[in-house]
Amino acid sequence: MKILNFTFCFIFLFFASAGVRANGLPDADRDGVPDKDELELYYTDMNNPDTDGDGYSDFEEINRGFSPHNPEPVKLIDSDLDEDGLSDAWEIKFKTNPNNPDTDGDGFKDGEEADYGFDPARGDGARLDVSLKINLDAQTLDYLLNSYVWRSFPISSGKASTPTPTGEFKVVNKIEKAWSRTYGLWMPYWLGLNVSGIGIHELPIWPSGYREGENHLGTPVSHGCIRLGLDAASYVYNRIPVATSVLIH
Ligand SMILES: [Ca+2]
Ligand SMILES: [Ca+2]
Ligand SMILES: [Ca+2]
Ligand SMILES: [Ca+2]
Repeated sequence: MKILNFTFCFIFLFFASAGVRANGLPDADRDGVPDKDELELYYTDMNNPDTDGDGYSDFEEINRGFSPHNPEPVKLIDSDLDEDGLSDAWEIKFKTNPNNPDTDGDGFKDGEEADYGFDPARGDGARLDVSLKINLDAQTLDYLLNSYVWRSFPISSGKASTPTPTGEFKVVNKIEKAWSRTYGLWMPYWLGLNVSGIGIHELPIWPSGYREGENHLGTPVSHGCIRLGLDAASYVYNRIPVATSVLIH
């Protein structure tokens, strides 16, 4: 009997120690996803290798881009379990809980916070790393959160004779309805950059009321500024504070 007990203990210890996997980190259910990541990143059951019981392990699902929380074959990017405006794929990027619409409990939904550049995992008003990236070849402006592209908009940058400068800049001022003395037109939702006279703004309006057409977007026709469409310009203006980095390439 004593020998049997000893054997049992030995087997138990063997399997307990075999629980240490996943690149040497503790992995209680031995599914290849470390306990720490199950608790803090994927919010899966660290004691169940198949959290949603669909026959595919958490490891397998996460690595193939599927939700380990949904027994249906739904991709992480198409799943928003807690309906907070942040897909399960983005919840992983921001380390928020895909089953809790307000991870930090500050009264604002995860998706709403992220959209305005606030860290949805931290309730102390902490900001995400917000920046803009402008691609002159593609004629796009990307709004980045922690270096991930959150939103992308078509632009119209400077034409060949008045090209938009490239390099790393910063937003230095914001004017809701800026007036260009040089060209005699309004430039709504102006975000000025630290390079002479260059800014990001809405499609300009002439004093006559004529508005440059949306059909300019995607084509470089400006005097050097970066023009955005009607909804895009106010969206970006309302989310970008002074001192935000702007990379133009
Ligand atoms: Ca695990
Ligand atoms: Ca599963
Ligand atoms: Ca969500
Ligand atoms: Ca929140």
